[in-house]
Amino acid sequence: MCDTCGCNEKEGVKRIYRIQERITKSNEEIAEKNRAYFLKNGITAVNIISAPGSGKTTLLEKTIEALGDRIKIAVFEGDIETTLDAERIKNKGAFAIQLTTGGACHLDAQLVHKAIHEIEKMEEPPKLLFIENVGNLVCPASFDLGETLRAVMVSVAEGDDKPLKYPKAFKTSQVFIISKTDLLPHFDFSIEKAKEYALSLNPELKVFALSAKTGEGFDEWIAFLEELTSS
Ligand SMILES: Nc1nc2c(ncn2[C@@H]2O[C@H](COP(=O)(O)OP(=O)(O)OP(=O)(O)O)[C@@H](O)[C@H]2O)c(=O)[nH]1
Ligand SMILES: [Mg+2]
Repeated sequence: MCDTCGCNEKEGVKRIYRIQERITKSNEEIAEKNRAYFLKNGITAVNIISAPGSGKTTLLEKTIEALGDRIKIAVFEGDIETTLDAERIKNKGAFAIQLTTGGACHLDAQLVHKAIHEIEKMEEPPKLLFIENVGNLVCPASFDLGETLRAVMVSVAEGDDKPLKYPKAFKTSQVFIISKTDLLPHFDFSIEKAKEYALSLNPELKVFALSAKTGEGFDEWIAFLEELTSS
């Protein structure tokens, strides 16, 4: 019992853990359904996680420009509010659905499941599905969406220490994208250090350093996506 206000702190903490367990379990069950759907329909689903403004939508715009005429691409756009990002994607000619969380700082498997019902209406399912998560390096890391692959992105303007400060996003991803490399002359960001920190958490990470503005490093990213969707 707390001396200050009389609350039962231990019981409160236990209750929070029980609620968290229930949320996680129900998310995992739906994520497995999403994963099974992607597998059955030959869809490679890439969940992109980063802080706000790291360049997720810009990366997707450029990726659609480079690949859209060869590979059918769809995008689920996660945001707290607005349909701005989905409109940007549609302007590039790809199928896009905006998922607004109405305040939640991450997408969850249920929201993605609802959007799957929309892609079921497409004449031909996409081969490559990008899921742009809500801009946030913390909460999205804890929610499996049933994706095939998770990519975490950090821009040069954010600092090379981010892998160490937000480890879960790096431990649960298979790809690490360092974006906005055209800004390297203006920031004290070391690509080597960022890579070293990320790989110390997860040695399996595949690392890309690229600029959507200049196109530097983009060929490797596109080749990777082609390989990923070729089987
Ligand atoms: N210099 C430079 N700027 C970039 C690059 N990529 C994106 N930007 C800029 O960064 C800003 C944010 O880009 P977005 O693509 O909207 O970022 P986001 O991660 O989708 O943002 P949220 O969806 O709000 O989390 C925009 O002003 C882009 O023009 C890049 O490679 N170099
Ligand atoms: Mg965006």
